[in-house]
Parts: sequence; structure tokens; C-alpha cells
Amino acid sequence: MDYVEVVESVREIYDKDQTAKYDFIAQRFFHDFGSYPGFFARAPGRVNIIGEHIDYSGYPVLPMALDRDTIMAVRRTEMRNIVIKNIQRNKFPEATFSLDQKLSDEHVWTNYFVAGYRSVTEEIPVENRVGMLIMVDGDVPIASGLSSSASFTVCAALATLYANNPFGKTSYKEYLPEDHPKAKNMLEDYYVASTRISKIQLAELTTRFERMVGTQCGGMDQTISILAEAGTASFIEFNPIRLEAVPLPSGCTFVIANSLTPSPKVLTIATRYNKRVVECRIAVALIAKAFNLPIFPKTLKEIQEELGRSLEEMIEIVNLHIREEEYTTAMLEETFGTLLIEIVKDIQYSDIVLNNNTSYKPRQRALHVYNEAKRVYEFKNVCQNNGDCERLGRLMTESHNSCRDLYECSSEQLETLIGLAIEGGAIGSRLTGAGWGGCCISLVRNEQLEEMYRKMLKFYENNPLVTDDNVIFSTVPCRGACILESK
Ligand code: NG1
Ligand code: MG
Repeated sequence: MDYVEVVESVREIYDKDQTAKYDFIAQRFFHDFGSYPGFFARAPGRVNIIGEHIDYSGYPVLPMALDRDTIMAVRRTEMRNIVIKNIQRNKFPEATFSLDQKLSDEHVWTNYFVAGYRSVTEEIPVENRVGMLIMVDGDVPIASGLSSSASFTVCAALATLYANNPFGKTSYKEYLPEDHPKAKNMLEDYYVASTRISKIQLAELTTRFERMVGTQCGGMDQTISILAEAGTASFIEFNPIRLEAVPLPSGCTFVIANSLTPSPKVLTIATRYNKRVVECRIAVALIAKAFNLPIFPKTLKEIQEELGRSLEEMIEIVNLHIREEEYTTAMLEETFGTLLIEIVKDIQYSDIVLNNNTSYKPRQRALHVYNEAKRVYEFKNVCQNNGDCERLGRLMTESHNSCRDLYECSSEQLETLIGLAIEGGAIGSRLTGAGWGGCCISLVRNEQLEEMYRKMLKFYENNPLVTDDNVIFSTVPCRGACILESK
């Protein structure tokens, strides 16, 4: 139960039949490598329903997994290396790695593979690791707040874990000879097995290693990608990771729409995501200083616990002790009596943030975090009690307004799109994921669904970036990552 699963059949993973997508990858694998894959690893993207930019402050979030995922077709090889190819070969050129590959300093797509690979191989001596041939495909829109990066990292970790099968709980099945009739239809038979690394452990490991690629993320995305259950959203708490199933209300639908403004976090860490991580830490330090704490806690949650106050009381404390105007670096250094880097140095890549900014808004960021945490608890309670859609919609809209005004992570296009959703009758709409572009999620009563689509489709009229009809879609909670193996 606790361990990463190997599933029976592709039909058990999704709501609708997705067999064709696996057959396609298997054929491409055969075309490029001259044999069929031994197994598939898959890990879903996710949509966050509420609880934005608070996972790295230690507060709970409420996402659900999508039926869109990263898929890796894998075959072990005798070669002492890893060859990784992508179906979209022009965008993502193939690469060959050694079995102790390090992350590249450049921003290359394969860094997410290496992060996943390393999160499960650190304990395996290099001479015991196996070579792999890999073909990657995926349908999680990239850099759009639906966690394509975490689904990729998790998928890589799972593929590596299973290929190396280090714990030997199930024996590794021989590959089918190419002329075997079953090889023609890879998806006929799969069987159940398991490996010995807990899902929680894997979530922690992949989060830690994905941070090395750049974004100083919390653990929401990796956790939901691994532990999601079909049919329910998840309330996720951190330190340690805990999940609670959250039923979604009936009579209404969650709709995701893409603003088509990509938000590549790793390329903007200095001024966006990682800057917010640093600003939250500055808020913690300012509160700690005001209360003369001898040791500064690391997160807004830790300082709440340290002071033993409620979220409401923390909001008062922030209003009282952190000024509304921006703080310059010089002001902060005077307040703390040290260089600013001393306050944030254990945050990876924080030097890049400090080198690219001269002012910070700790009060606004902390107010967002404490208020958003309150909304997440309330959202979960409403779902578990009466499922009052109106209340849920209002919480989503309040969350969005806070992301826009206090956290400043919305964008012009998102505002337009969310405005159209509300005009079309959505009872709530908000940006989802890190923001600054990417997607929004709207809650709409089923009888209003068509009207809302009609309004929102205006956003895409004459937009040259629209390449398919997948820019707007409804979604239900899907299951977490797993392995598919042919008998
Ligand atoms: P997206 O935008 O989906 O990559 C990111 C972080 C999350 C969380 C959200 C904001 C990564 C891998 N994930 O999600 O941990 O902080 O932003 O709520 O960067
Ligand atoms: Mg991401």
C-alpha cells in the first residue's frame, strides 16, 4: 500500500481509454531503439484548487492530480549509460548520460530527469546501477502552473527506481522477444508488484532534488503526483507529509483554462518565485526580531508555532510589526545588524535573488500566506461538510485577489481570462500554480458550464498560439504515479 505500485492495466489509471498514447510511445521506442520497452513509468501533473504559494511556508494545500501525465517508456540495457529521447525531438534533443550524471549548470530539459534519477540512486553504488534506454512523452502543458516539471521529476525517479529494482521485492521480468505476439500489443497484460520505498519518502526525495534544478519549491506537486487517489482531491500537510481525502462538491465542475503566457520559473527565479521565498523568510526574521527570539525559525508556519498564536493573531502581528512600504536591502541590514545574506543563506540560490533586487515586500507576502492558509482549512471543511459551492467559489476568488494584490503573481492575460470566467457565470476563479502566466481554475455550476465556455473562448479567438482545442478543459481527480509492466 505504502509503496510505489505497479499496475494491472492502463484502463485502471484513467477515466477514459488512453491505450493509444502508450502504443504510440512503444512504437516510437521500437523505431528508435530497435526493441520494445520493458515497462512504462507515468506521473500526473496536477491542478491546485486552493492554497497558492504557501507550501514552502509550511502550510497545507489542496490539489488534485490530472489525467495528463509524463510517460517514460524504459528498457534496461547492458550498456553502462542512459540514453534519453523525447517524442518532441526538436524541442528536446536527445542526451546520453553516465550512471553518475550530475546536474548541468545550463538550463537543459534533461536536468529534471537527472534530479529524479539522483533522488533514488544516491544509495545505490554506481557499479550496481543499470543502463537505461528511455523515450519520453507527455501531455501536461509546459510552464503553465500544472506541474509538468514535478510530473517529469517524479516519472524519472519512478522509472529509475523500477529499472534498478534495488530492493528485489519482485523479480524483474525478462523482456519479450521482439517476435513474440504480445510485443505487438504492449498493453494487453500488466501485473501487480511493488518496490520498497514509501511514497512519502519518494515525495520528499523528489522535492529535495527538484529544488537543485532551481526553483525553491514546496512539496505540493511531487506529493500529489505520487500519492493522489482517483476520485478525490487531497488536503496535504507538510513536515511530515500527511494526506487527507477531500470529496469535491457535486453539481459543479472545475474548469482549467490556459492563459497561453508561459511562466518558466527556472528562468525568472531571481525576480519571481525564489524572490517570494526570500521575502517570506525576511518576514519570519522581522517577526522573530520583534519578539527577540534567540533563534530565527525558517518558515511562517514555524514562527506561528514558536509563538503559539492563531492565524488571526499572526495576521495582527504582521500588521503591527512589518511596515507596509517596501524594505530596501540597506534598511534590512540595519534592522538585523548583519548582511542580508546571513538571514537567507540556507535557501539555495538566494544569492542570485539578493544580487538582482534592492527592495522587498515582506508584509504583503506574509499577509497572503496567513490568510490563504485560513482559506485552505475552510475550503476543506466546507467540502467535507455541506459542499456549499457558493462558499467554495468565493474562497477561490478571494484566493485569487490575494495572489494578485498581495503576492503579485498574476498577469494581464490571467486577469482577462478570469474576468471572462466570472462574466460567464463561474462562482469562483483563480490563477493556479506559481502564476505570472499559466493557467486559471474556475468553479462553475453544471447548468452554467456551456455559457462560461462560450465567454471564455473569446479569449482564444484569433490567437495564433492556439494549436488545439485543449486550451480549456474540465477535469476530475485522477490517480497518482505508477508503473505499467508487460508480462
Ligand atoms: P508550478 O507552478 O505548478 O510549478 C509551483 C511549485 C509548488 C507551489 C506552487 C505555488 C514547483 C515544482 N512547484 O508549482 O511547490 O509552490 O508553485 O503554489 O516549482
Ligand atoms: Mg513546475
